Amino acid sequence: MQNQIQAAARRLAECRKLVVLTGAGVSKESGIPTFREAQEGLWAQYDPMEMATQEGYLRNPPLVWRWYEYRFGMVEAAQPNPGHRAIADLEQILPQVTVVTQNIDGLHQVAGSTDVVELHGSIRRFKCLSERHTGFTRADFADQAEIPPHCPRCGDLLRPEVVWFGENLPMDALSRAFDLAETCDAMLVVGTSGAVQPAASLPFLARRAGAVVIDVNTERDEIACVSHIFLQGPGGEVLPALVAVLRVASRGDLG
Ligand code: BJW
Repeated sequence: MQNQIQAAARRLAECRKLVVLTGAGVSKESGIPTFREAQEGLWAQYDPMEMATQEGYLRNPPLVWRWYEYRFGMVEAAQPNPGHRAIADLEQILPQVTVVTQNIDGLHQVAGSTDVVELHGSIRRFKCLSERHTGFTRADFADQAEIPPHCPRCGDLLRPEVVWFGENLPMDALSRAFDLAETCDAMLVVGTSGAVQPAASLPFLARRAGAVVIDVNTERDEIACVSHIFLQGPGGEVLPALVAVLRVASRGDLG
């Protein structure tokens, strides 16, 4: 493993434009569950078609709203882990680092990453069903007792500003992510199963465009097949080790 970390660090040391693509696995060590892991993943307990589609929400708005309240409680209580912090530290070493995340928890920003593209939205923001009014925070409906609350501007039902199945990703975030994938020198992929499109296509695009792809995951998932280097282990352990070696490599001391 140490050899692979050194190989990855050597490749990253030459990199001028790095994209870090993250998924639920990067937040697992902060106590936030992943989706597809057997037994402990959210989808082992909850039906994604009921909890993460607009149709499911309309069938039972209080149920879905309460599920997001429960998950928001976990996010509020969570702290960035050493993996998030190592990713933020990359900005001190490399000239350009952008985090493209599928996560809705905001932990990269809390850890100090300054350029974060949120592909699947944020659990901290809300919009009305018609999407005419967006960007609400909890303070905007704190005076409403009803569950779910209604849009303060049009009275429509509110919903979390996250991307459910069958919905388009935010245009700005998606076009930036595609552009970055096609122009980066390296993509560091952390903690995603690569099961959900279009995010899962980004490492393939990056590799086709000539970037080195490095995958950090506890399991050999879809992305491992496209990666040049696979670093197996938890992000909270692998990433600090990688960043420590990269600091040395970027000074040219690694040979
Ligand atoms: C660790 C670790 C540790 C554990 N350290 N690693 C093309 C082909 C087929 C289908 C489609 C297609 N294009 C679109 C689709 C449909 C659909 C899709 O992809 N379906 C597939 C499931 C088949 N995609 C969409 O609907 C998307 N919209 C879209 O494409 O619009 C255009 C369109 C519309 C209509 C028709 C066609 C096109 C939207 C996708 C929205 C996904 N939303 C969710 C919920 C967000 C809100 C919420 O959180 O509540 O996003 S689903 C869920 O999956 C969440 C995640 O962001 C996403 C990805 O999951 P992720 O992050 O990879 O987590 P896991 O659990 O899968 O993996 C965790 C990994 O971590 C594992 O590998 C572990 O081993 C690892 N790990 N501990 C490092 N410590």
